[in-house]
Amino acid sequence: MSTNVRSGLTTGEIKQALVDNLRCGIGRAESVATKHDIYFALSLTIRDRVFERSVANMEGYATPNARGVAYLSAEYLPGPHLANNLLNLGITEPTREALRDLGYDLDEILNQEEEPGLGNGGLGRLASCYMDSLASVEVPAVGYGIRYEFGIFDQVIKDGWQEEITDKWLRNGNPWEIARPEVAYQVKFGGRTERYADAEGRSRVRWVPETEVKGVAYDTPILGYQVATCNTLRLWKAEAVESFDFAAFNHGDYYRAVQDKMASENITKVLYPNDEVAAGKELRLKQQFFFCSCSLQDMLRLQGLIGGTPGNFHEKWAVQLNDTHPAVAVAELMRLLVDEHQIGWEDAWRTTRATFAYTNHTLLPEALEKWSVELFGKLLPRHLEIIYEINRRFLEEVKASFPDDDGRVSRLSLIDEKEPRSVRMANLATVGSHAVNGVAELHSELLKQTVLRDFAELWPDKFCNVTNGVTPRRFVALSNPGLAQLITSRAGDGWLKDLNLLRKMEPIASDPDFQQQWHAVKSDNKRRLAALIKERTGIVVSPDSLFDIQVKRIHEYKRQHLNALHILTLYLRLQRDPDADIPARTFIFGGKAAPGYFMAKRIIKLINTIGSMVNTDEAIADRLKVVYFPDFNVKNAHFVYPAADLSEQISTAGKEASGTGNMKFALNGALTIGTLDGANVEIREEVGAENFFLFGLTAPQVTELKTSGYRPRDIYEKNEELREVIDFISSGELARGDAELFRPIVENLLGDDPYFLLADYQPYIESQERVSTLWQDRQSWIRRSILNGARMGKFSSDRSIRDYCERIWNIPNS
Ligand code: NBG
Repeated sequence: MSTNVRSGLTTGEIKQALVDNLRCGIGRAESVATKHDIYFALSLTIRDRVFERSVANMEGYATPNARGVAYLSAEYLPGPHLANNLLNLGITEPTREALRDLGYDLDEILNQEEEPGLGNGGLGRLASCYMDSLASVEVPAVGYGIRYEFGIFDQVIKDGWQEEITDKWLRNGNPWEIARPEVAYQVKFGGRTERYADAEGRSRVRWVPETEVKGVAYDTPILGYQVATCNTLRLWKAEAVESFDFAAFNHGDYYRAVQDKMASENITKVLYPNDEVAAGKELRLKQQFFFCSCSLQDMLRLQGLIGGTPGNFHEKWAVQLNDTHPAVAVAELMRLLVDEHQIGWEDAWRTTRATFAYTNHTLLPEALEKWSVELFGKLLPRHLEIIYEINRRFLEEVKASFPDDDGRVSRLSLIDEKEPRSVRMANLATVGSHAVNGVAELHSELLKQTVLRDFAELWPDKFCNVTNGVTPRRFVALSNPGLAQLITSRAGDGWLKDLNLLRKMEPIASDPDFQQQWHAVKSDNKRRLAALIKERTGIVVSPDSLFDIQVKRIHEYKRQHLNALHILTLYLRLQRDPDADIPARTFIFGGKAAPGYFMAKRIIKLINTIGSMVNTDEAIADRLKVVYFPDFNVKNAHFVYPAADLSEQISTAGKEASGTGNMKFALNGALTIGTLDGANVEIREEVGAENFFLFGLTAPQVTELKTSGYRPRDIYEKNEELREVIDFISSGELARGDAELFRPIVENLLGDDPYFLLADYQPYIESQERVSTLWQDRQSWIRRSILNGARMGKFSSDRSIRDYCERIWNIPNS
């Protein structure tokens, strides 16, 4: 038998390759190897096997006719790669054996991996689910983004407050990326523009920049699930342009040259840790332009390699803008086509529009990106001119269709004329794209009625919906192996490729044997999470209690504090009546707050303060527990979603564009308590209204209440239990007499309560009572849990990608 050390998939071959890589790849003797060394050598071993497929794939990809996808995203949250690659190659078990032979445990080795935290939350994780699905449904694609040296901060909880620690994810090296110094592009900034006549006497524009930086490609292979397709995640790192400051250096201004070098490298230093808030910082705009410019130059080069011409760019590339972060790409492609490739404006514009499509991910006003015209013009003078020209032509068209409607013209304009004047990135993205989509049915409708209303009236056919999805490979197979095995035993092994096959479990939802097995898997997962909670927080929780979980970024619209009001309600009830019929519950929270978000940080402190009180109260100890799980990230998420009984999806209706955590929970058999918001609406439709705990105002009701005059204080005055809870917080009793600590939260709720917590309080409490009642009927609960899992097929990101292929990219996909 011939063995192949670089591509073989048997236990023996993997073991041999691992030992070779340990010695020759990283120069370590087996006798002194640490677990991290083994992790690194194993990763190199698996990487060989992945790259072999990636190279084969690129050869196939260089066919002129195939249209490929370029996904432009400022954020990615891939999670650990090793286990995912083992799964996709189908060699988890042989690898486990190879390691066992060498005296190691696979799970311990997998745990060595540091995850790339190159995103804030849902938006970045969605981009990674889509990369997984693009490869798995075999669509050729490149994910373009930024290689931040420091990703999202690590969260520690000290004295109940969040503290932020810089994320040094690259400190021990990264076996999954390959630097490609030969794939590098110059990116210009600042300076001025000049008009000149070209050889044929035509008037042209040239950009004379003040500085230039270099973007270098770092590639990570993204293999599909049990297919030969392997795509690339190509992230750009900023470096100084060699000898750009040579002149300064020669003139003895060495320190200035060094400073400029550092300034260049700063561009990709750190991820902005704000979720749903536009930071408006100069460096952020530099990041955005930097990665868009590198990516488009790269696409033009790749297209040239297969004999394409810039004018046919759109035939080779479908470019998806993940929110407005890469919207400046519209102006950059125009500049490249018109200024650098001498294509006429109209042809260039047709090409540009046929290339781009834009996904909107939020309606929150504070998240809508606007750049002051002054800053924009200082950094990107040529792009500002191009945007003005796009706008001039666009508004002429508008005026022709809507004469005498100045209001409409000024709302549609790419420029907000209110001082200080600014560039509206959502308008730029919409005008420069042939398709615009929201991320859940409700969100896509609201998008047309609110933020992009005038555009929807102008171009109704441009708008569509693609409901988000999540990858079942990571969020079931990898994180819930027990469940995966059980599903396979009952529904066969096709479900990871066709998630609708989960329906095969529907007819056995009432089968006592199956219920018992389902319950056993859940209990195991709860024990696993309980152990981790003990390790990370010292808190002991009972796996027999109801695990009620809310994990997501901390934001007022997501209403973690409504959940806190429920906990206090139960606590006060138990104080009044120790025999009250309240089944044991463990409340688990997780999520990061933006470092500058005052209210969010105070909500974390509130939850932890409630926790300290509840968890140490002898009389309550076995009834209620409150846990703040620190540093929620993809790695921790693997333990959290599979262990949930109840999923909290309680945002103010109309505010959560989709949510994707809601999908991960339900797919793992949690029941949802939630509002009619984002994808909750569609989840409820799929799993059945009787298997979902619905409460609260609908989006139209929220709007109506706002316009008719909402008075939260009236609700407080009329609802005795609510009043007790709020008064308890105000009294300072929670915080050892400190009545000031939570005053901002209380004043906010009684003052204008912008997210309608008080309006939804009573319905929420009542819905939670229905949860408690059902929980005590174990068989019914398990049956509903099974039905949730069985009916979540729609929410596979494979389905989302097929929708994009069909509705937006015009790429055939079976
Ligand atoms: C977020 C929404 C979520 C949605 C994800 C992915 C931003 C700007 N938006 O509801 O808040 O699930 O995007 O679409 O981060």
